[in-house]
Amino acid sequence: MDHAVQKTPEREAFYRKIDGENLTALWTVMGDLITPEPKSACRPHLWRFDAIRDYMMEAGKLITAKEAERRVLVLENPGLRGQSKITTSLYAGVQLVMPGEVAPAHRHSQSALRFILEGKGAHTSVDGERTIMEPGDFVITPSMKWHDHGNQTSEPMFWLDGLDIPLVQFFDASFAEGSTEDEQEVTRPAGDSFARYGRNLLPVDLKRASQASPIFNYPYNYTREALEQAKARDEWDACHGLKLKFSNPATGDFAMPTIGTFIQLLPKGFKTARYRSTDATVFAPIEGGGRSRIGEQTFEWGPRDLFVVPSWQWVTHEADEDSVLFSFSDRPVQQKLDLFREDRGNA
Ligand code: GTQ
Repeated sequence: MDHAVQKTPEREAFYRKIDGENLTALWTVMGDLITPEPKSACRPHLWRFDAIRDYMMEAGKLITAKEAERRVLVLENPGLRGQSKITTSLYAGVQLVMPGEVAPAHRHSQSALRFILEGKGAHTSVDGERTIMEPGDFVITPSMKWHDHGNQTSEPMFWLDGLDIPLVQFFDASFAEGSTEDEQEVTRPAGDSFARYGRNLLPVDLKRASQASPIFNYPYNYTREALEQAKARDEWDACHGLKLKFSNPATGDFAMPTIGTFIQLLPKGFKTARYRSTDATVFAPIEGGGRSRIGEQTFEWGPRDLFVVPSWQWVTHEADEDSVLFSFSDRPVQQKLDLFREDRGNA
């Protein structure tokens, strides 16, 4: 699998001849195709929120959310420049909606998540329901659901966008359409999806076409409370501290079929054991501070900084204070395809 085949003039001539017929000899490319371990162009990287914030405020003067459709700065992995990818399979960006602005209604095959970084009280509407967002809230926009964002507060609102754009691109399965209305009609009262599905009760004959969660805002106050209660019980995992996955109450699976999302508490002074997995992961600390060692590099982080861990690179985290980290990856896809692997070192 890992051996290089000898070059001879006859072989080289043969390769050139078949090249014109759109043919390639497998034995010349096999080693790059089937690698003994994941070999990714994706690199570890950290973006400081303060720097992104300054550029976004500048962008706020250059273009409106309406003209841009979405005023977003894309987080491009340094190993994957020009492809709008933060990992090989996922996209990430930071979106700004200024006071009084609307990011107009559209829908697309791509699934999206928002993780709110700064600002309180702007809204997003998904599939006829409006939700107000605040820092730490995790909001989903399932595939082909209409969505628009608006900010009726007096402060700019920033959030992290995570989408499965590269996955959909890989499958050549992208459909999108805009609306004639900037904002979709609100057809359900605020809190409707949470009232229906967020209380451990489901309609007895529930049948849903979508694999995405029927709840589209997972508010931070509930998330934080769940972490705090577990903290009181000292339930630490050597590799993860305390890590939970956001789940679809109708199935128990991840909140979205293509993107897995997690929230993690690392108590003050905790240093994780080394861990690696095949799902390259984007991290967004929302509270606390510390550092993560990814491969051979160490990255210091604080609230709202954003960093990426490539597939199969060893990672350890260290928290200087009680720290909460949101993260997302393509784990649901890899698990469904029997591809997901993890390695806990010896922990
Ligand atoms: O808010 O709908 O960062 O459609 C990229 C594409 C955000 C959105 C992005 C999108 C959106």
